[in-house]
Amino acid sequence: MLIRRAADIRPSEITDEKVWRARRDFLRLGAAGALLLTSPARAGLFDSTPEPPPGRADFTGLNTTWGSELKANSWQEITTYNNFYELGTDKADPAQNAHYFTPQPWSVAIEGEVARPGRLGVEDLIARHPLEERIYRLRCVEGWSMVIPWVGFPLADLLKRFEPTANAKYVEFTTLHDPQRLPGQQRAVLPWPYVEGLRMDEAMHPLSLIAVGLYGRMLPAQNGAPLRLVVPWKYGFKSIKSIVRIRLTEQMPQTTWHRANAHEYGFYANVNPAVDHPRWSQARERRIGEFLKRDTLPFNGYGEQVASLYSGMDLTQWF
Ligand SMILES: Nc1nc2c(c(=O)[nH]1)N[C@H]1C(S)=C(S)[C@@H](COP(=O)(O)O)O[C@H]1N2
Ligand SMILES: [Mo]
Repeated sequence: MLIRRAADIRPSEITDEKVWRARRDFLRLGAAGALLLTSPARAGLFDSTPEPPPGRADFTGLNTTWGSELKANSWQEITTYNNFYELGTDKADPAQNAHYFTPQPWSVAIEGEVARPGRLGVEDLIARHPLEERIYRLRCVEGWSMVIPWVGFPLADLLKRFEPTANAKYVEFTTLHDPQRLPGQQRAVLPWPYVEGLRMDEAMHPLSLIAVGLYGRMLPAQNGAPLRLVVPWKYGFKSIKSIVRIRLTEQMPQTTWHRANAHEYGFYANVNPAVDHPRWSQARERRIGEFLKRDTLPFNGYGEQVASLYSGMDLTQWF
């Protein structure tokens, strides 16, 4: 064989080192290795560093008030595997399209059944509410889960400030509607803007959180900057991102997923291993970064705190 100089070798002939390593590992590990290689962690999409990128934290001196015994997923996992259809429908899309979305300036309107409706800038909102770290499990309706160290404050503290009236039975949340900054809204994959809702007692529960950060950093666009809801005992789709309006109502809100497919997505959406999604079982889940599935816990493991909210309700009917 002729020895060619480097300049004569076409790029297509060079085996990229990563590909070569993957092939070698594949050969060495056999069938089990093949399965491992197809998992995102193995494909090099995630690194397992549990740390945010180097540099100064945006929020410091936080008290961890819930869930400190849980081992959090890495910054990399939490910020590159997302559901945020406004930034694309594949799990990797929101991180890749994050640059379209500038989450400032930003304010949130609080309206409807409140004595003092108004609008708060996000800086004000952060300044007025003592922030805590809450390490919560997040269980997606699709069957995966993560553990995320949020920075935020109880939703109840925000709602009380606007003085809910006696007619307030539900809370409706709405995401920004701006097809330029959220280009996924240029396609009708869902009825836009994204809307979610809670019953008043769920919204006032101390576990319901308004998150403004994670791992001590401001929320990245893909995780719902600059503020999003987190309701840890419900499927992830209830935890609406990039909120611009909170409206207290007497009627149950028309939520996006319920409008899109009422048969598959109920209003309550409490994590429940005993009630299957019409197209798949909800009994088990895959924690991102882990190989074996684990059992899904009733109310995602928060039953002790929240089960009493639903006493007397048939959770098969009110799924
Ligand atoms: N506005 C909006 N909020 C949203 C979504 C969305 O597509 N748009 N996806 C939901 C779903 S299905 C999940 S599982 C969580 C994911 O949150 P994370 O990407 O921070 O893990 O966000 C929820 N909030
Ligand atoms: Mo989800």
